[in-house]
Amino acid sequence: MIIKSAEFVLSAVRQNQYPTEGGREVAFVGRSNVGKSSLINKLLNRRRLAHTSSQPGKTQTINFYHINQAFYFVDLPGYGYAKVAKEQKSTWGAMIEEYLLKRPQLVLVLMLVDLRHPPTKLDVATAEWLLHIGRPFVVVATKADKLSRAVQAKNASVIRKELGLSVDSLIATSAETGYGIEAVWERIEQAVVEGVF
Ligand SMILES: Nc1nc2c(ncn2[C@@H]2O[C@H](COP(=O)(O)OP(=O)(O)OP(=O)(O)O)[C@@H](O)[C@H]2O)c(=O)[nH]1
Ligand SMILES: [Mg+2]
Repeated sequence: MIIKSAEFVLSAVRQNQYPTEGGREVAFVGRSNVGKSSLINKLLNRRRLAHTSSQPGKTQTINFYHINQAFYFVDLPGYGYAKVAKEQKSTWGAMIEEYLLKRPQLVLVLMLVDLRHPPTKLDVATAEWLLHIGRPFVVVATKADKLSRAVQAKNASVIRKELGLSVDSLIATSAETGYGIEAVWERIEQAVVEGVF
């Protein structure tokens, strides 16, 4: 896809703050620090549109980015960050759940996991929950550049098995090298342009 424009529109913490028009939405979900904001930047070829950090917990609101004035990328706060106070954790959970459950414009969820590690309990729970609520999702395994091809393949099969995925529901990527970015775009285009989920 040719990116003619990509702009930050707004940050929301509840439903009545979401944009009221502007097209379909693709959301980025996953544990803190897995690389959601970095993937958004790489997909859009913008270095600093979505804020990234080596400290987990950088994204704390639901951030909407309007692409080509036609559809949105939605960057969600990460889950499972141990240092966040318990109370705040449940607010975050509720905020993310509300969006994922109730947003009619949401056509595809990209669920990110770290290719270097087996899925966490929260990753497994999230995949099960997405399946349960019937949200179409694709798993994107990040940070492939940190592994050899052989280890990438081995880890991808562990992740697939533990999340109960078919072969084409996992895409290995690197926000450093751009590996896998085309394949992610293909899925996004199917969802936002063709309406095939
Ligand atoms: N080597 C490598 N590092 C990556 C990749 N993706 C992200 N990172 C690094 O991982 C760290 C976290 O990335 P973010 O994009 O901020 O992660 P996030 O999922 O948005 O995190 P929260 O906003 O805290 O939920 C940063 O230091 C990134 O540079 C990747 O594909 N390869
Ligand atoms: Mg982030």
